[in-house]
Amino acid sequence: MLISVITADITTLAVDAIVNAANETLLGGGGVDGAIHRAAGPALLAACRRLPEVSPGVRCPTGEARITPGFALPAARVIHTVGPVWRGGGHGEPALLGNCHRNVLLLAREHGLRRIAFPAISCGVYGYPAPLAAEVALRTLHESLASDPALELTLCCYSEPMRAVFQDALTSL
Ligand code: AR6
Repeated sequence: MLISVITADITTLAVDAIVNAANETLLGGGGVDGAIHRAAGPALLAACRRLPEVSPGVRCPTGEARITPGFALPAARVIHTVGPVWRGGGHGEPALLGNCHRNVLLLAREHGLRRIAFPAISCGVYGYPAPLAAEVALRTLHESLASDPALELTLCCYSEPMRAVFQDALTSL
């Protein structure tokens, strides 16, 4: 199966695209978003600013995705997506998180990108319980692989405990 789960700093991966767990402004933040902007350099923020607002301050609604170059990153592109804030699970969170993964892969396909690395979207400040997020993420990626077997997907965790959670979800598919 062409999904691997690793522990790494996603900004070090030389893949076709790394995925950013951004917020709707796409103007940077903490966590993996902050790390990606620091590693890509200020041209990334400038490129994000040039993306059109779909409503005041919103360049990427929750569940959607947008693409930019990777600038100083080893990855060629950054695909920005916005995961849901966890509000107990009854506010459409699983569907929105699945949309993130699906929409990232739709953009990847449009741009001819095969090797894509995802962080644990929503599992940091957005508070999504990691085992639940891992199940949604890996099920959605697995389904997408069925229609696009050329993809090589990496789930890039930032700690060994998080890697274990995502590895368990992969094993349970
Ligand atoms: N490489 C890989 N994973 C990382 C890295 C890294 N360099 N740094 C952090 N993580 P979070 P969210 C992990 O909070 O929950 C931002 O401020 C981290 O340990 O980055 O989707 C945005 O602007 C965690 O497991 O994203 C939004 O406002 C995972 O990445 C908000 O945070 C996601 O944590 C999005 O929150």
